[in-house]
Amino acid sequence: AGEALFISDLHLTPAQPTTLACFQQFLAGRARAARRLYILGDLFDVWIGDDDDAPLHQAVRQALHDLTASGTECALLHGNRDFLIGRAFARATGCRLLPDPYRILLDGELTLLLHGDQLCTDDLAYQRFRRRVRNRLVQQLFLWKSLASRRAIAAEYRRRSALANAEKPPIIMDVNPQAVRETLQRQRATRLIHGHTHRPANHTHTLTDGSAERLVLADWREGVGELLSYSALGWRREVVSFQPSASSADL
Ligand code: OKV
Ligand code: MN
Repeated sequence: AGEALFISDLHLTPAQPTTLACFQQFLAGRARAARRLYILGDLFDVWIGDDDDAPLHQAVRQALHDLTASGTECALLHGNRDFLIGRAFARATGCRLLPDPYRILLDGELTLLLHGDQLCTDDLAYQRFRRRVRNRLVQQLFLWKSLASRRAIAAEYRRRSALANAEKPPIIMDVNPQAVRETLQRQRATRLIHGHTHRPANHTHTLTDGSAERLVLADWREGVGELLSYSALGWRREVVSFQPSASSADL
């Protein structure tokens, strides 16, 4: 039924133009060979509302729109950073916003797609932040503010978060294995695909009956990314890297 691609954690930001260029090249090239592209959260490093018309956002909107117009379906999950992506963005790009977690049947197995931050249950400070900002009313109040005040509030959150994370032992920022097993069992899934931790690997988890596999996606940085593909050939991980084209600027 056609190839499916999975990517996550591009953390697109104006501070990393090569990663944006890499993503644009990927959407205009490799992604078009696939039936469907799944983006499992944190496409953007910051998202303060669909009405933000920064050049980066316009460029991504356009590139995703061109992909879906070419016939590749694109499905998007919220990450811990871009959880405010809304229906206006989905409409403009032709992407489908999926609930997190989302269950698909792949290869005869129930496969759970999620961003991954909800599995990091040992990071209590983060889970508190998550409960606050995932509240509908809190989000409404935030979105009612001007873009300028939202930018200022977001900058303050990021400043404080960077300070807090510098103090956290790396292990609490990984998934909790018990949370993984509970999520798989509750959803009756035998496969889990997620990002967020930036620790790409394939894991096997033992459940009360049988076992499940957990495929962790890599983050993208400095013009290099990674994708996971599922096709008739099976599962593959592929490097995605930005290829600068020869241009007059190089002569
Ligand atoms: C996203 C994270 C900053 C982590 C704030 C309500 C509230 C939304 C927001 C502000 C921050 C997103 C939207 C951003 C994620 C950080 C720092 C840490 C760990 C409110 C709704 F509460 F102020 F009313 N935010 N931004 N962090 O800059 O993109 O995920 S953000
Ligand atoms: Mn994340």
